[in-house]
Amino acid sequence: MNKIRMMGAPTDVGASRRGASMGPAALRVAELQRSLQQHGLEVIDGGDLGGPANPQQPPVQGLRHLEQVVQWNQAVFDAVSGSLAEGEVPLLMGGDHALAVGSITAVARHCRTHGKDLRVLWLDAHADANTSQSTPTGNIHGMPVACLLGVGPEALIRLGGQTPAMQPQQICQIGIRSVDREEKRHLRELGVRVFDMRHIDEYGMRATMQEALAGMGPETHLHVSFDVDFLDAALAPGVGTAVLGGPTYREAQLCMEMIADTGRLASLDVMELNPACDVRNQTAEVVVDLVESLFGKSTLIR
Ligand code: Z70
Ligand code: MN
Ligand code: MN
Ligand code: MN
Repeated sequence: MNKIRMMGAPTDVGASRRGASMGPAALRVAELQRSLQQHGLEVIDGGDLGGPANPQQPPVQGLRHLEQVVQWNQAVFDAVSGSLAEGEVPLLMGGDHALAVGSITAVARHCRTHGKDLRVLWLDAHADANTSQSTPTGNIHGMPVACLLGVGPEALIRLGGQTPAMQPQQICQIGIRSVDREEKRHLRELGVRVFDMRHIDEYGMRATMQEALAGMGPETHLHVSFDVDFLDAALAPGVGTAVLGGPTYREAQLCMEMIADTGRLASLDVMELNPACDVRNQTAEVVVDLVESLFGKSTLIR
């Protein structure tokens, strides 16, 4: 594994609830860096990116804080691009999930210029495929998947110069259980593969991940966008919108271990961790455990 570079994006401008801006600090308190280093990984903490404050304004034409979301995403795009150019594995610590637009746009452009085959795993309770027309809230963290597939405000869909940043066949969603009515139609129209909780209940996490990870090769760059609300609400209360019925600790561990086994993980987002909703930083500690597995902790004992 190449050198991992942690970078914090302490903002909640794309979210409804405040507090995801403290996500990077909570991951540092839970000793993310040392936990990974313990397994022989080279990890540096590049500190936090900067951006505008949260103005707490209402939506304008279906979009809340568009200008601030664009500025943060530009900072994330630049930082992730720079890290990839150095041959590192960027680990973005959110921050709300709207910032996955900047992160994944940078990864997609890197893949295009380096002849890599991009695959994105989107671990989330939500589909994040709304548009300014369909959103019930105006919160842009409910829109990054649509933006990455070319549907959204110009400033967000063209961060990397080219739109769409990626193709629907390149993304696969896991753990989905809270989707708005129109969002469902978008997902179908866009052609995104969705392994929702119903699929995980019926076939199990193992079969689900085998299907989701199929067809990867030596040229695959695997990006994981991990929204912490993917996890069951009982396990991970420290998120802005905890949703019941998500993966248990064991299911989430297996999910991460199977990703690690591919050996293709090359970039990661850890998003929506909200210490203001947490109990004694337990969610951050669970996330650190899971990220250790994602980077291959369990392979050491097999
Ligand atoms: C709803 C919306 C959302 C969190 C994404 C929720 C979106 N679909 N919430 N991540 N935590 O407002 O678009
Ligand atoms: Mn999300
Ligand atoms: Mn979510
Ligand atoms: Mn540990």
